[in-house]
Amino acid sequence: MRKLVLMDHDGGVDDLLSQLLLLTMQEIELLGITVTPADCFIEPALESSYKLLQVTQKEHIPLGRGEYYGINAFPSEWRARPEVINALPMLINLPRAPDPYTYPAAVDLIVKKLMQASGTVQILLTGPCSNLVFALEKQPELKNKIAQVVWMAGAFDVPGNVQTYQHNGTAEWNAFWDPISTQKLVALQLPLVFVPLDVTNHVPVTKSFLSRLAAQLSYPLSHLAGQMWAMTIDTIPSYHYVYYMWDILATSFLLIPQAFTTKPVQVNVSTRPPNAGQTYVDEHGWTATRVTGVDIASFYEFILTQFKK
Ligand code: AGV
Ligand code: CA
Repeated sequence: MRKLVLMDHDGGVDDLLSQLLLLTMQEIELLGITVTPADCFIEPALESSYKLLQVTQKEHIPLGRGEYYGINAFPSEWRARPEVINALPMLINLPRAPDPYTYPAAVDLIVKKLMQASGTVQILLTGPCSNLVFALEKQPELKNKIAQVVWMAGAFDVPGNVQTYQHNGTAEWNAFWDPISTQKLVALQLPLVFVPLDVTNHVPVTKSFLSRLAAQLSYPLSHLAGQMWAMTIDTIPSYHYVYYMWDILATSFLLIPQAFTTKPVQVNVSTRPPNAGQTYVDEHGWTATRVTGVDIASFYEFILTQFKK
């Protein structure tokens, strides 16, 4: 039987690329995709998600609309990127996407899909974790239907990437958007795997990778992915503007876990300034797993191979 997977993403360029990557994986059955309005505005992001289902002929996969808005908003210039994606040449002329308000609420879709699942489900989170936490607050017994949660979030032994008022820079954005839910998720004591900045810092989107991808642009998905990644190449050489394969790395963990190293961690979460959303090692904290390393060459190779499908 194929692995059952639910994905919740938040509409960033790498979230949408992660969705596309997931759609290339024949080894999994994707039960549904929910979108959190964090690193995106919800309407154009749902349109992007639907367009990616169209290009892979998987419109039957249900989408859910996140209705909860977190405590700490993402910068608007990041959130607006799906508008550009929807205008890319391979996406702009596809048959019209449904009205985003006809989709079920994300929390309801997660509850329904977990309830109906014939076995346990792996959950991939590439944005904040609020929708999953609310779903489990609504139906606590569904915890038993979860095989594993893989979450791109957190920063343990490296600085965070939040740079804003009332913050000391120790948190990663997905954990910071809704620090209360972050703490609740950890406290639920599910089999939770963090893919934190400690490891994603090693996989920037480089021009040499994009050049390899461009060399295979006769494959439509490689062409599309190359266009999407090109949007992330900013010219301002500060940490704030380097784009990483954050969510792509977490997504790859589902299919090539053997390329990763992990270790257990006792983790705690701050919910208040000046370090709201900080995930830190604490011997009195909750138990989770953290990804500590990846075989970088086989990771890049894996992505290039998947986008030939
Ligand atoms: O903190 C990483 C998370 C990932 O899920 N997101 C981007 C990825 O989707 C937030 C983020 C941090 N820096 C960013 C981000 C940037 N420069 N642009 C857009 N989003
Ligand atoms: Ca994301």
